[in-house]
Amino acid sequence: MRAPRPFEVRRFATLGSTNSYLLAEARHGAPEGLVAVADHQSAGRGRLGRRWEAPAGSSLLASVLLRPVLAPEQLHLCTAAVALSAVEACWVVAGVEPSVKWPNDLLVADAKLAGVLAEADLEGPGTYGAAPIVVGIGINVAWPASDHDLPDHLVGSTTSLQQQTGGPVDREALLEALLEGLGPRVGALGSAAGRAAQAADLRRQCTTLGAPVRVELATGSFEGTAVDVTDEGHLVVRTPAGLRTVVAGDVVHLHPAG
Ligand code: BT5
Repeated sequence: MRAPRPFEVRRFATLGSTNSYLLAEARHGAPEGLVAVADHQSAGRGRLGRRWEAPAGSSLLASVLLRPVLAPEQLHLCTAAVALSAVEACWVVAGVEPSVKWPNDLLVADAKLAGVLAEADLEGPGTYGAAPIVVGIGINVAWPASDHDLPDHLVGSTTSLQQQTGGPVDREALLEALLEGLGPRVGALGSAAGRAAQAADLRRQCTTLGAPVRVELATGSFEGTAVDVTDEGHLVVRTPAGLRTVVAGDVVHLHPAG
């Protein structure tokens, strides 16, 4: 197993996006383990050009630079490593145990507590295998305090640690716990046994498994039942036409009628 690198944390009052900052640093050769944390992002990003909303000081907004020796089809395990470390941190620090909605959400019941955005720069400096991957996470800590705080499009689908616990949660302690869990998880990505263990953790925590789902791909959508997560972290969906493995896509949990 590869020894996890110690993390170097850089803190900012405001950044455009912690992911964008680290991608730029990576292009200049920054090492694995560099972490960027911002109180506020002026251009926080979700996947596919979507926005990540977080009032200043309300959330843990952090990204980590990884340079894992992984094949491209295994890269989803980097998202899983951060998501699972965040689940553990929420549990240890706030007593809240989110589930993971494949591919990148942390949910409490059906409400989104956190989102993960992984971006690889496969043409970045370094030979293949050391190519940079930046994995960012936004965890709602003090916002929303209640649904009144939310813009219309997030009402009913968004929650925070404070809303769950009814009291303040320390962002610094959350970051510390997240990085403590992430070190060994990044180290484990270097071996087949470590990757299998991580996939097993993801299966255990993944609320998508067993759910009727609609999978939305760039090329169209299909429905089925999510039945497995592969050792690469991909979602396996049973459809009337047989099993389909989803490497990347949006998943909507369909609730059975009634
Ligand atoms: C995500 O995208 O969930 C990934 C979010 C990653 C954010 C972190 S913050 C640190 C780092 N730096 C960045 O610039 N980004 C990362 P996606 O699955 O595409 O979900 C985005 C959707 O979630 C939006 O379109 C909204 O509907 C919803 N959303 C936006 N802000 C939210 C929030 N604070 N809580 C819950 N849902 C939110």
